[in-house]
Amino acid sequence: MDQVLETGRPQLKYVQVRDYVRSVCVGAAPGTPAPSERELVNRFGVARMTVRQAIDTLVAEGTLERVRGRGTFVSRPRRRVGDLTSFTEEMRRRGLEPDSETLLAEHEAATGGVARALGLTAGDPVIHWRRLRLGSGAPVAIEDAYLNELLLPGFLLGGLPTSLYDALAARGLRPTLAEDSVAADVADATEAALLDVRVGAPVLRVSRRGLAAERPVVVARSVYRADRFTLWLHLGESD
Ligand code: 16G
Repeated sequence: MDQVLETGRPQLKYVQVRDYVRSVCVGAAPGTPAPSERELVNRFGVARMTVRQAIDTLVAEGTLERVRGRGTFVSRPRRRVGDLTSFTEEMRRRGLEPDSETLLAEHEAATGGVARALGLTAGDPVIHWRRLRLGSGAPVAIEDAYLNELLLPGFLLGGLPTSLYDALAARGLRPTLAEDSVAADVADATEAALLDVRVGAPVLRVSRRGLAAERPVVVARSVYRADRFTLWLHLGESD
């Protein structure tokens, strides 16, 4: 029988399987075999397709990895200290096709927090670029990027790039240093509509200040669907 959540909505079977496998695998040594399809089919009394869907999600988020001809295993952390990946790179790493829809791209006058984070004075010109970010067609995040326009004259002329970090790299301004903050929250009505979740669904709010050659270039505020995005951090010395 489907487990019923507090909201009264039955929980999808694949979500139950996914959460079970995740709980078994998170914290397990990299290379540990994931529970087999057969074991999961028996344990949950679900179709093989449902089990595959659950495993696919865990592979996509980076918890598990498939090794051809051998099976599915707990992933090795692939992120090293110093990795400062773009959304495009993050999605490809998870085996998803990155895509974006621009919701807004305009000149604005910097205010409060954005001005401070970019080392500007209130009223200085910034570029505000808001995108819905998708992985293989499904909404993953809403991202508001604020760029120091003094460093990026003409950025909005001649079409927007596919990848912000590639466009910054082309100008020698790809961030090499970043400060991130992550907070748990719930989606408001606008976010819920864009992310295709219910109002109040869990989200991660990630703010990033990106610096190139010690100069702040971009401040991005992103809202990620908590069920579609796991943040991986690899701390300490790099190998
Ligand atoms: C990452 C960054 C974001 C940046 C984006 C550029 C976070 C947590 N991460 O998502 O700040 O704007 O990459 O991605 O903020 P792009 O190069 O694919 O446009």
